[in-house]
Amino acid sequence: MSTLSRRRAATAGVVATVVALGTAEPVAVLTGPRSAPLVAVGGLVVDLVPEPLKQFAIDVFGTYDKVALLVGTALLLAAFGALLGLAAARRLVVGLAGIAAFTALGVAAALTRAGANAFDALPSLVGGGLGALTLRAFVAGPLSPDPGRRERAGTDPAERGGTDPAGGDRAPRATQPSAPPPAVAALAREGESPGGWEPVRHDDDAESRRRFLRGAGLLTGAAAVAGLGGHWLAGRRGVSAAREAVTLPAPAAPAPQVPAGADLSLPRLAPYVTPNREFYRIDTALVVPQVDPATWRLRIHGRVRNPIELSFDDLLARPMVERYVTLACVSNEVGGDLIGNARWLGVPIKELLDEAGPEDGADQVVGRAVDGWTCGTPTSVLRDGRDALLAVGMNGEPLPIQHGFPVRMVVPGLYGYVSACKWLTELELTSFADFDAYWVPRGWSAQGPIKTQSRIDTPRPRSRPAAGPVTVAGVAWAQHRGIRRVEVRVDGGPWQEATPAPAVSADTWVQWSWRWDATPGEHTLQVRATDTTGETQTEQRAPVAPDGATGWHTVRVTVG
Ligand SMILES: Nc1nc2c(c(=O)[nH]1)N[C@H]1C(S)=C(S)[C@@H](COP(=O)(O)O)O[C@H]1N2
Ligand SMILES: [Mo]
Repeated sequence: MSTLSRRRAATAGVVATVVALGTAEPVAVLTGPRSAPLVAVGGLVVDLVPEPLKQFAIDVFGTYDKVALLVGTALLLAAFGALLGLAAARRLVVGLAGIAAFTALGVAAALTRAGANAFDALPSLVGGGLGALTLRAFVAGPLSPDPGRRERAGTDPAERGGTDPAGGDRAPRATQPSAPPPAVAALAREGESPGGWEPVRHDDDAESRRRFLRGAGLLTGAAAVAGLGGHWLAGRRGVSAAREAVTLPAPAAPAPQVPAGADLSLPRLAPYVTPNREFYRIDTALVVPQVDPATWRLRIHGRVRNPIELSFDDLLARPMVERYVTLACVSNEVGGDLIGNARWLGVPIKELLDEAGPEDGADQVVGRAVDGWTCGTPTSVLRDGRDALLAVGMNGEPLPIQHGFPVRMVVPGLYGYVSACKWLTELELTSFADFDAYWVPRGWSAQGPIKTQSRIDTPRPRSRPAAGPVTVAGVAWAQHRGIRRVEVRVDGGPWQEATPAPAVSADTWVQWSWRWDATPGEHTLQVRATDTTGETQTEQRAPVAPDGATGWHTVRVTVG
């Protein structure tokens, strides 16, 4: 009894998808934004897509990669919805079964996320149910081109035909109450596709067309409003107020003064201290985890003699240390900006580990976030005396929510993926042999010491400085070892010593500058740094995976 044209069938499937995804959002206001099917399935995609594809997405979309992923997932689901609409027009049960399968996917995605509970199934179930009703309304209900006919067919069991186990959603053609006149039948046959699509006279009927468009338009509009409104509301139910209510304690050990001259304050040169708003953000979280400090607990457990559990107030009551530490991402390309320097306030991790008493052989501390993300840090690094912190403050404020509120790890000298767990809830003592943290099975090294690197910030690539004296400047970093020397060369000529600015400690980057007497024409500028162990950056280009990029940052300019 297919009475839908293919175009209408596909449209109905898309509308059903929009209804399903849209109506799930207001439900997720109650159950949390990560339980919404789009975000839950998107999160699953983040965890499952192969690494090169993810890197490609980050390269192409940059920090918009998450928006791109959500939009892409929605478009993909809508495409599947169109197929389900086509299937439903032939056999409603097939379309409904498809919606059930996608509902199950949404439920599975929501329930398998870290910290999920049974209620997280609700948004997908509600959305899936309403999506199914929508599809049914178009194919066999009030919005179908011939709603009356179905009722007629339905009232007489004899007319329903016995061939369809699903109960007559597709009555055999022969039993249709009114056979089309021969001319129409011929026309219809002509329009038949190899797939056996039944053409539809009713579609051309202006009344049916109006009803279809009105139904599709209204449902899409209502679902879009529900979806965007729900998404917005869910976002507002965050912890900003709780964050603003936090009063940070004064540090028992304040950060050293930033030495005069550490910041050269040049245009386009990254400032020595990165403002929170400009600080790079990298994580796998599609919606920023909202962790209430009132219920937050940190468990230090696993292979320890004395497991510890701390509340946020317990943590704030401990003596606080304040330190400048430069954080860097292993995915930072040569010349990239996934690096930033901040003043962190927190509790030394070493003290907490000493109290917990790691067992011999527990050589890895796994930091675990509320969203299930993990990083693995060598126990020895956390106990060797460096300023590894459980940070609660960043540049004088409570941690921004995006940067891990209420508590994150900060470890000088290690890339973020092995050390800088945001939204931290657990430190588990284990061994590297026994546990692989999040990025390790995805092809990244279990050990992630930061490689010595340097960057030219000014002049910009392809810029056109005037001939004469030009200040070449940038940053260089070798956290926890410190920078000994920065050198610049022009057009492959001899290396010339640049002047590193003073820094607070070996745990931060340094700015550097060099005066260039620029002559007209095209020129290539390169920089390399040497750390205090005497090791100079290699020219050898290495990709970011598995353990950080190498190579010299190279900038081409045209002096005019
Ligand atoms: N919970 C959680 N913490 C995380 C990550 C993550 O995906 N989830 N990413 C890590 C990575 S790869 C980096 S580089 C740093 C970045 O910290 P930022 O976003 O505050 O700059 O956070 C780390 N902590
Ligand atoms: Mo990272």
